[in-house]
Amino acid sequence: AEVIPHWLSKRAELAPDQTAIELADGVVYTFQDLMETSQSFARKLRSLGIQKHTKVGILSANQLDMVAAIHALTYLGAVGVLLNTRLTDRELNEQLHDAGVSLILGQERQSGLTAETYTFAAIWELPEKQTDLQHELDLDDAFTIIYTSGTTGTPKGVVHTYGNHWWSAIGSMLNLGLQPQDKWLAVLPFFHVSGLSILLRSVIYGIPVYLMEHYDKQHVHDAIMTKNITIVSVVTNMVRDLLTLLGESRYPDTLRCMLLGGGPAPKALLETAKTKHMPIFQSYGMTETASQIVTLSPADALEKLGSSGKPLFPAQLQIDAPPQNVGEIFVKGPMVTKGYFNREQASQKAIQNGWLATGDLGYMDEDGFLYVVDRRKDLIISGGENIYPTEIESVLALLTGIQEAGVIGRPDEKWGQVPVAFVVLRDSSVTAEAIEAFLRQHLAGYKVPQAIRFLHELPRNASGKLERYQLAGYLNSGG
Ligand code: S0N
Ligand code: AMP
Ligand code: MG
Ligand code: MG
Ligand code: MG
Repeated sequence: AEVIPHWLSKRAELAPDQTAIELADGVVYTFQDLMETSQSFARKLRSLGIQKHTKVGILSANQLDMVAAIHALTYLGAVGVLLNTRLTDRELNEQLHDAGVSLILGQERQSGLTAETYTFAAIWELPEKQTDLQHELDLDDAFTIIYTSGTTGTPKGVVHTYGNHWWSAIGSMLNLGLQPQDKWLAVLPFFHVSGLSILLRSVIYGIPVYLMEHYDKQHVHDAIMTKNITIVSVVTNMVRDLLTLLGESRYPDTLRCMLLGGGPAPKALLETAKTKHMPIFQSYGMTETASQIVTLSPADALEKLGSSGKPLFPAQLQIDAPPQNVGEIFVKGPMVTKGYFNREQASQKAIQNGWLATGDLGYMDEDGFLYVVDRRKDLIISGGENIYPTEIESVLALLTGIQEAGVIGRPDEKWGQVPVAFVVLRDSSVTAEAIEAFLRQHLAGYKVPQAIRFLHELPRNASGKLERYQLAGYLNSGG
């Protein structure tokens, strides 16, 4: 197998005094600092018995300790299971159980969780254990697992190898280029590959990350205005927020790229951004591709507005249809996952001869530019978070007063889309408020339907299958 020097040690060797992490309060960590901190953290983790291949949960907002924890895992060869902080205990426990996680690092909950949690502060209290740390990375070794769901709504863990992340970072750079002054603003969560990939690019390229713990649109805006940010990764609703704050002014020319991904972007929004000189790079990617795999450059943006661009250098793209017709999007490349954790069958179904069947629909124009026209069946994307109707429907089915339920997405000014539930009651005394309260206990806030509508029956086809698209007809009828 292909082996490279440990990437953080290598970076610290090449550029020890270069800034690795810049915090909003002005504190700066160099690559030497980051390496030493991460190695120390690794030795402390070793004293808990963490070995090569141990699955370690990480549950945290973006913060320096989380960065150290992620790099510490690489020194031990442990696998990080990155957990979405918005999820409820029930949702997290599904993932912990599936991945076989018995230890979580990060935020403590009044819980509920089936794995033991150590806060970062608790780890720092531990003694360092004298131990061999990895000084090389095997590109075929698993490094991270991030959960995402197929059309069934059952979460599956996408396994990323070091090689997947390495090639993703290289592919991004071969498109965006690398400049000595580059500084990447990280406000997207590190528990998504959108945020995580920024950390790894930083180490591989030797550029600083400007780290933000929480999304606050004014803080993001101010940072872009005053902190010499050159690249920022964003989702669609952030572009909308920033346009509002920008008003009649414009961002400094040092901002050379706003990498936009995670879901569709309305053409009107992209046009407005264009008139405001926002250097938007629209992209297409997913957890399975370890971030963007198709990206549009601003050079093409005017002519190809609405396109997600061309596949990055080490990637290929195919549409399962005649030229210029809409079909399923297939992608292949060294950044594409080799499969889902412990899901042999699902993995073989999704990935054949290296080609990943994305479930998304799109077409390529005569110049080879990708246009994504529809996404994985029934998938709702709200503010860059995925929501599967079946997951909400199955929680609704737990309520005895509900006979059946169907969930669809409704267009939303702020989030792009939000879920709406259609419910057939068995017990007519059940209220929308009671249903919502129940859902909140079981589902992350962004998954809780913004409206609950009552129907006498749900539209079904001859074989009894729910026809969600027919529910859309009820959206504006007030029914
Ligand atoms: C947009 C974000 C930041 C909003 O969160 P915010 O404002 O911090 O919310 P809170 O203050 O915590 O909560 C306030 C209320 O808002 C609700 N809420 C929060 N988020 C959402 C949401 N997404 N939809 C609907 N509601 C939401 C809360 O629930 C709360 O309400 P109550 O109290 O009623 O519960 C946040 O959502 C966010 O971080 N979104 C982005 C997530 C993301 O990164 N997605 C991308 C995933 N995709 C990938 O990783 C692959 C693609 C990729 O790599 C990529 C993507 C983008 C850019 C670049 C790349 C790349 O290729 O590098
Ligand atoms: P996730 O794995 O959570 O990042 O979700 C990835 C999904 O987001 C993809 O499978 C698409 O359905 C959707 N998506 C990503 N990029 C785009 C895009 N440029 N246009 C439309 N949908 C997108
Ligand atoms: Mg996902
Ligand atoms: Mg907030
Ligand atoms: Mg969210």
